Amino acid sequence: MMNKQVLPFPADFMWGTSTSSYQIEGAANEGGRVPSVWDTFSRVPGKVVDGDHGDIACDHYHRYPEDIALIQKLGFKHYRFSIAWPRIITAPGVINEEGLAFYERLLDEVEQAGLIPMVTMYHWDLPQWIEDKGGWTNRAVLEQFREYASVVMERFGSRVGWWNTINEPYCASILGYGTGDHAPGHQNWYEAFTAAHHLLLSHGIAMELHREKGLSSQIGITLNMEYVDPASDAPQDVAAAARRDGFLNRWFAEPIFHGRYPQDMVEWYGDQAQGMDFVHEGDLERIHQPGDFLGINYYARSVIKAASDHSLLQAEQVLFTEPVTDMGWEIHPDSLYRLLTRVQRDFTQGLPILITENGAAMKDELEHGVVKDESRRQYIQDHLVACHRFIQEGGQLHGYYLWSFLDNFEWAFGYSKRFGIVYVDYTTQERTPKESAKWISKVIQANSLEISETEAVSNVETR
Ligand code: PNW
Repeated sequence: MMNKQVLPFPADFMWGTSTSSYQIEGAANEGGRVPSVWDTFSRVPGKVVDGDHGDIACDHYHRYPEDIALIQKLGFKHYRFSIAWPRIITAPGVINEEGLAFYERLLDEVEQAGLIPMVTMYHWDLPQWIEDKGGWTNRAVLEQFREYASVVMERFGSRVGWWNTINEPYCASILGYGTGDHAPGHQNWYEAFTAAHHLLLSHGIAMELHREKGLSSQIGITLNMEYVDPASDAPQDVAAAARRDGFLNRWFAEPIFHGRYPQDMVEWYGDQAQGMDFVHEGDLERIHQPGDFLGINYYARSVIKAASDHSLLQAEQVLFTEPVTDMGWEIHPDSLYRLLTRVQRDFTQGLPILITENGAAMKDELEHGVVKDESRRQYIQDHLVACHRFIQEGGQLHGYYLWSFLDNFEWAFGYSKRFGIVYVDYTTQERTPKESAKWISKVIQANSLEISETEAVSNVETR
């Protein structure tokens, strides 16, 4: 008989699953919604695989009662979703009551299912009318965001247990305005740094509003973070890895937790950041508000080699390291443990951390009503072992939200990548829980992981 090891989680551990508005809602032209930057960007030929867009997506806008019932049935206690800004503020100063009514109905459903909502204010669907005025690069966006955040907090403030201000300011700025991989698809580093600054400031603005309104709910931001390893001990690789960490992790975490941008990176960017002239007096104090928790989205580690091509912003090269998910992202659960340890030491200290996203894209196939996604189950299990180890050592990790509840619109990859624990047939909109979903249900039910000794051992190795 194989020996089993049981890894219990804390009694109040927050088991959740995550989605975002543009990725699942559909109903792009209903309920008074106006276009977002993703509606526009997905129409530009070549930007999204197969020319996919979110017009219908998972049709969650119409099927939310069924979806919430399924989340409940699977045993989750928490549900993280986002509000679509273009459903709420449809033109300067115009509040769309129909949009608010939709989220009211959704929250009713969530509450009736006994689920605790975490609501993300911004998960990348900027109204196109704001982008037309420069979007995140125009400081005027701060006033627009203030109005939007104020409206949703005023309306839902008391019902939302957990507010999440901004999802991944890195992706929204760097991929949106720097590399151009995401909407609005600009390629200008100065714009990217400016956008990042305004996204961070928006977090600060939401924090202030939350306090002014005297809300009792919890509030925090979500950062996507990677653990970065140099490809070798060579000084140039070590330096390149430090830059990658500076670019991806520290550029966002340091202003929030220490009220400053990392000086080494400011110097490295030099002209690209144009003397950081977008930083006004008082801005950093405003950003320097961690709130009640830090949300971390963790998917992979990156292994970095120095590049000879100095035209690259960080003069670095991200190596392709096996094994990988269908995204080509390295599966390295131990780096989640290392990342949590590092983030707690350097940034959060005692503040609660929540994994607001973790999961894997895999090539799933639906056969006779069953989706056998053993590699996803294994991915989730291994990452939960890493979480458990961190908690065991006194780490302040309070919850874990799986990305994602449903297969959905995976941004530049459209519907070609499946992250769900529930399979979506995009023709019939039928939902089928995958084997991983059935497994996680049991884990939540037991509030513990049961793993074989061999699996437990293979998880402790590093690098
Ligand atoms: C996150 N990258 O996005 C998002 O929060 C989700 O909306 C998304 O579906 C999920 O992770 C899976 O991709 C990311 O290129 C997108 O480094 C791209 C990157 C990181 C995170």
